[in-house]
Amino acid sequence: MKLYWGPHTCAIGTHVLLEEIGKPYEAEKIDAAGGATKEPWFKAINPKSKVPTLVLDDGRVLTEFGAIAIWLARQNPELNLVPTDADEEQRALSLMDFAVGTIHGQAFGRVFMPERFEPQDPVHQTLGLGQASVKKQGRQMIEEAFAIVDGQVAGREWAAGDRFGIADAALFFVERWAAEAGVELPANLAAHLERVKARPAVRTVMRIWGEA
Ligand SMILES: N[C@@H](CCC(=O)N[C@@H](CS)C(=O)NCC(=O)O)C(=O)O
Repeated sequence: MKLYWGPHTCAIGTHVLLEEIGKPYEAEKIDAAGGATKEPWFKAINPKSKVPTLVLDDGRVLTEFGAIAIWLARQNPELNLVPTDADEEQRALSLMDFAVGTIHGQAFGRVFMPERFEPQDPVHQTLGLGQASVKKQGRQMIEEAFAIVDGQVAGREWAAGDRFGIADAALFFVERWAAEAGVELPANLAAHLERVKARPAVRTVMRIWGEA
């Protein structure tokens, strides 16, 4: 299988899961920020123009962080990447969905790509007010969301269950964006980020990404 990834993207969470699983895979770096996902060759693979994109050996294409993570977990049940206990599974999926849909999609999206959320009315457009207020709103949303999740991970080593799993991979990619967005990570999330970064699989991925 082959993972398409781009620097600074959420695809690092998928890359970490592949490395944790430890089976053979390829990883191809593309210039996602520079528009590579919009190029015809990539759109032919994933018309959504997004990484992570995981192409299986039989040609099937998997998209969406959460869906890919659950698929990888089901292929490797012995790793318990999704907890087997129903309450812990619910916790893992809830945390992952919040990280992917709200913290990434809504909050960081406003900070990193304000133009996609900018009010389109002429006053904002002419005075250039839109993007600054969108970014400010994004930072507030990140802070509020991090405060909620910080309370949820208090006293736990991993986000759900008793070992590293898909929710940790999702939290990892939003936690590591905090500094870039100028947001301070609350204490429990900062400690969680350090625990994740200390894992051998994560260190390997960070070396591949040129960050270690
Ligand atoms: N809902 C998607 C979001 C993926 C996503 O937003 N990926 C970003 C990088 S973090 C991307 O590929 N952006 C390129 C673009 O929008 O042009 C998922 O969870 O996989």
